[in-house]
Amino acid sequence: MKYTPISSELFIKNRVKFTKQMLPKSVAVFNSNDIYPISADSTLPFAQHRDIFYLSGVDQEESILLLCPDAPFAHLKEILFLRETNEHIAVWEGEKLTKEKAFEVSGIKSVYWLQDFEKVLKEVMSYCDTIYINTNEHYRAKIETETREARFIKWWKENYPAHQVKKSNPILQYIRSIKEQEEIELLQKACNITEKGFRRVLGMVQPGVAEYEIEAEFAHEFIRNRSKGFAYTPIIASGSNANVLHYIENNQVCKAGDLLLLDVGAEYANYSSDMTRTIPVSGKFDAFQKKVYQAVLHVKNEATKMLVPGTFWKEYHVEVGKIMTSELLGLGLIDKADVQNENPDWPAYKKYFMHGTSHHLGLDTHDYGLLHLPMEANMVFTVEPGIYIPEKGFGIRLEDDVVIQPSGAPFNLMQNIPIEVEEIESLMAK
Ligand SMILES: [Mn+2]
Repeated sequence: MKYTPISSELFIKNRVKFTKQMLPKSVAVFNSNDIYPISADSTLPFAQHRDIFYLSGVDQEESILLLCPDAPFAHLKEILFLRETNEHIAVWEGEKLTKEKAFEVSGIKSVYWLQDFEKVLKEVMSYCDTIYINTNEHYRAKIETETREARFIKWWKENYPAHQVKKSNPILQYIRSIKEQEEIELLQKACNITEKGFRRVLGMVQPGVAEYEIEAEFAHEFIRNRSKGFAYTPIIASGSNANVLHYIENNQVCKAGDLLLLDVGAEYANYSSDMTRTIPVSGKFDAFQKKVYQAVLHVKNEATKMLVPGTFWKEYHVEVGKIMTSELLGLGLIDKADVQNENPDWPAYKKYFMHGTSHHLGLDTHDYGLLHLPMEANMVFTVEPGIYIPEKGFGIRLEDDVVIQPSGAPFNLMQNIPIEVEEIESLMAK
């Protein structure tokens, strides 16, 4: 890991929040992600499952966390199972967590090697009537591989058919959506690293530069600041590539007069930042580009004001749609008849702004959060309106990450990342 250690206090607090919501005489089990094979002995880089990380800070493969707050013995109330480490493994693969180190990271005293899992689980299960399993119910998830979590669920069902089952996911979706101060600091750090990358890029973008060269500048700046790299596949989209919402080829050359859409964020300690900026390849916006840019910025600023406790995500999107409609009317991109005749399920503004405005942000870029519940203080959201005009060969999106406050306007974690036209143009002129 490149990040500096996180205090185990955070993970202790997170476990308290989870176990408070468990039924009496129950156990919850959380598994690491697998290391995914490519072919031969090649693998993808390891990425930890966010739930076991959130509850323990353990950032290592083949780990299991077991929580059983009502266990009759203290050593069975919370347990980590880790892959056994030894000198041979230390030489070939580098340092893995020892039992002492695992305690330092997580605050969990009871640490076993993985080979003891079945035996210890058997004892714990004998004190429990209910097991919490960790299925993935994220509204955007689509999974084809069988995860370690899924294999465990299959195994558990066969071996413990008499226990009743409960879901961890709704508990996690809620508690993970409200961030602790330490988490907000980690998100701020990720945003600050993204800022460094963006400022570096402002100094090198010009006609003739390739999108992949810009991607490389971001990667360089991220990694030298202790980030593992991109929080999600970056979108470096010049000209009309910006109108392909998930353009990730990043293989074209930036042309004079084009706009360049950058949807790029650094990760830090597994926390995501999520930024979008749109800049002029030649260093200056033309008159129409500037008009559209100001419209998007206005919608972003107005939308941000609505991210306050009590707001409902669905109603918020309806309100943002109204602001966008008025901007598009002002730009002459839609007219009054378009609005009068619009389909309520696909309003007229969707022709130029077809995606959502905000999503939760945290350990996952599209983070957990129960969208039917009202917003609360310390939830973190992106705000990312856009206007995409294929017939003009450009698309503009602007995105910041904000923290909901107990009252008043949200705190903008990206307040130092240049966004005003004049600032962008003056930084590019240097
Ligand atoms: Mn986003």
